[in-house]
Amino acid sequence: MTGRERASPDGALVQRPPPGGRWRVGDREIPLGRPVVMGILNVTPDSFSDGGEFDDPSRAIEQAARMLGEGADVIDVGGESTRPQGAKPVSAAEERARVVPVIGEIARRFPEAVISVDTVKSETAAAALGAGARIVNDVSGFRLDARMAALCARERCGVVLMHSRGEVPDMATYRHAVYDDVTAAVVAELRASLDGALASGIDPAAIVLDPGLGFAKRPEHSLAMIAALPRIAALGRPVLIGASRKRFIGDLTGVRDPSDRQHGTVGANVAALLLGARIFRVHDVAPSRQALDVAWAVIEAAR
Ligand code: HH2
Repeated sequence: MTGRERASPDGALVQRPPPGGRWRVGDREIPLGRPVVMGILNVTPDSFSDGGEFDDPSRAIEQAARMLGEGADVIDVGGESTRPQGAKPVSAAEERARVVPVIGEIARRFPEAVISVDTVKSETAAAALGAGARIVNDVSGFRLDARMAALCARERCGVVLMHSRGEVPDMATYRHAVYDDVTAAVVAELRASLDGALASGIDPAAIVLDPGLGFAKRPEHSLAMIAALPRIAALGRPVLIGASRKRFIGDLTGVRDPSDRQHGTVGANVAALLLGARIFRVHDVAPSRQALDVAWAVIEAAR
């Protein structure tokens, strides 16, 4: 057992972050002494569960305000869907036109808010950082744009390196979901992303890792990733989990409409918290905020 783990009275392991852990995001630090909630704001016409809901800028700002009011620590703004069926790649210009005005307006109205941009394109990331974003959430883990790592090093922004395989249109399909040992493969591929980022000069304190639930992963692979969180956390960086409304939850529960999967999302998040995740990317902020805060209080009381 490492110093970060502790056996509860019945012998189960609870993963604990290093004391005083912080995520450095530009000129700010996000304390990891309690679960961090990242609210999803997809300004896209075609995202798998909220496509078309917030592609109008004024509705996007309203949704950001609602999520901040519900306790989101970070707002993650995305302008390109990776939906499993028919994700349409968008040009950097189109993506920028979607995300930059919304990021600029959130930054202006809510100067305390930490904003992240969900993009695989360095041009979009640069414009978003210029408009007030402090985190780049790259679902390709720096695989798809050779300039992304240098940009993030120069800008000293926070970075989410997510595991995936393939390109935007097929990364959330099962096309590349071929593994002998999914945990060993994802840990090795995440380690390669992390090593690349560090070699580019990115501060380790700025980096968060994400196993990429549903990305080149069948439902059983996504479950295996949650179960493997202690091994992913052992790479030495805080772990983000994106379970929200995903297919594996529909598969487990039979709930077809993604927007009805918030209870399953909460269950996945609490299990992930117990296994070492610290940052939770969600569409429905209030239920996860409440559940994670209570679960965290119980973990603290059990120490
Ligand atoms: N999942 C999605 C998008 N971005 N980023 C991280 N770090 N982790 C994730 O699991 C993740 C992510 C897909 O979900 P969503 O944004 O709701 O859908 P879409 O890609 O259709 O916009």
